[in-house]
Amino acid sequence: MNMPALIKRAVVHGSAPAFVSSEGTRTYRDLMEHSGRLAHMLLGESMDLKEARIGMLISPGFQYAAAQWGVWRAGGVVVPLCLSATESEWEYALSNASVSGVVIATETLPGILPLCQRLGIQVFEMPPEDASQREEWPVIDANRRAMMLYTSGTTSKPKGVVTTHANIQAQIEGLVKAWEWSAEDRIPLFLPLHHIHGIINVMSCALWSGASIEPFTRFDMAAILDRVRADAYSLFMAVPTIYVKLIHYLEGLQEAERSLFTEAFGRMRLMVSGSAALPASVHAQWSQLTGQRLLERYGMTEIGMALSNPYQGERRPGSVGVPLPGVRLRLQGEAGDLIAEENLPGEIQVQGPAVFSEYWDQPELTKDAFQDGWFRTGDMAVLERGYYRIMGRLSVDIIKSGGYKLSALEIEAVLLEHPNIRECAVIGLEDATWGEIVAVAVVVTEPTSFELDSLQEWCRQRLSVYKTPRRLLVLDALPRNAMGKVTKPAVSDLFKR
Ligand code: MCA
Ligand code: AMP
Repeated sequence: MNMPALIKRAVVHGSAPAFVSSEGTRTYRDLMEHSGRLAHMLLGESMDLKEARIGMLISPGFQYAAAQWGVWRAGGVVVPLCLSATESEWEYALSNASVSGVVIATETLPGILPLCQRLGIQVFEMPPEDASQREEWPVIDANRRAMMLYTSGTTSKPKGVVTTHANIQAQIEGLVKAWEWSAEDRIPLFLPLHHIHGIINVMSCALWSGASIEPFTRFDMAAILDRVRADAYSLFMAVPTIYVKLIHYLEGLQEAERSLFTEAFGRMRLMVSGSAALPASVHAQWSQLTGQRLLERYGMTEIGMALSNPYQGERRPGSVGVPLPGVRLRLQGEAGDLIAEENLPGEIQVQGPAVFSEYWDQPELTKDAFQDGWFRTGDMAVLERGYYRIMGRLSVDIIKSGGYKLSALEIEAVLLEHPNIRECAVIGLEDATWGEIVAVAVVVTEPTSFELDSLQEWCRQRLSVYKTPRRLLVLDALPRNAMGKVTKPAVSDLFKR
């Protein structure tokens, strides 16, 4: 049986519960059976999908994992789609990846069916329990492509980050070791499954370890807190925005009720924050409320997790700790010099088996992303008393909002299609809940009234909710430097006035 390492392990975990929800318990054996049936259906007469790209539009849960494994066992590459994306965002990903089929769940079918029909893409639903299986399976070498995730960056359109089975295995193994995952662990899964925080850090690490997952279709605070209070979880992983929202909610409760939740959080063995900077003040508030010292870590779609505060040892607020097992990391100064001392800032560059193989169909961008075999993250950091601290990003065009990475350029390109926008500049404004919020300064073509509400309404058809502008300034002209280039720091200043 030459299958991806993650799936091989399912055989060992057998009848252990993999997914637990109000709809029942699904075991590792169920995952093998369901994924096998889907793989058989996807393969049809073929012996191997040979890295055909297969889209997935399924909520977090058993069906998602079974579909992912089914595509892998058939030799395909999974392209998970964002559940809340607009049709044009789906169309971009499906076309860019040349997706040949999409696996959907019954509830997501109506949203995407017309698009798939228009693009001539086959749609698959998970096969019924009595569907047939097959005996012979393709051989899945670890170096074959496994997954493609769309990430926003310094290009206006998102790039498809391709990882192999070996990359994924390395990403999982580093975390399982560092955070001491075990089959006893129980974790809620409420993060979206088109990014690695949910896919790798939560779902795949749990399945690798034989742990059990309780899925939620979204961050449903009331339902999750109910289960926290019942001591349902040993582990919890979330973005900083979620901790901020939890703090607001818990602080609004009467002491007696609050302590039922805070004490339960305090009993978990580990709570992790990542995907965006966790303010030291939030770290302190969470510790005061629950007694838990959040473990902050740093990662990126292209490299998996790279830095982490230790599981055992000091978890320092405002720092992201030290390289995870298997990660080689260096800092490069502005002048191209390698930084050998503490307290000097530089760009984080990373090497190791977890680093992605390519941006899909973008050999030039892939080449530019590496320097002498080191992946250039575009994030600045400094080493202080043995721990790395993230200082910010090299590009002002990258915004992190609610843990999502957004490209200012992508949003600008869409906004410029608005009939009344002549020019615009999108920036990220600091925000206590979301980390950053999207703000846009526009110059209009017609001096009629131009309101944020109607702009948001217009955006709803074109951009995911988290890319929608939250602040608007209408200007006579955008601030520019002597070369005529828009200066985004000056745009930020205008918002702060
Ligand atoms: C939604 N709203 C926002 C934003 N998003 N407002 C400002 N900025 C935003 N970004 C508004 C909506 O319009 C709505 O307003 C209200 O907030 C509630 O929206 P909803 O979507 O229901 O919010 P939520 O369900 O509470 O979602 C918040 C969330 C979600 C749970 C934090 O954004 C989330 O799941 N983020 C995680 C993303 C993630 O997994 N990133 C990892 C990427 P109204 O009420 O007025 O309608 S991987 C990565 O980054 C690397 C590898 C790493 O290191 O992990
Ligand atoms: P993504 O492209 O969605 O994978 O986002 C990766 C980016 O998130 C990184 O390049 C960082 O800019 C940011 N990031 C992730 N974790 C942290 C963290 N703990 N502190 C600050 N920034 C982070």
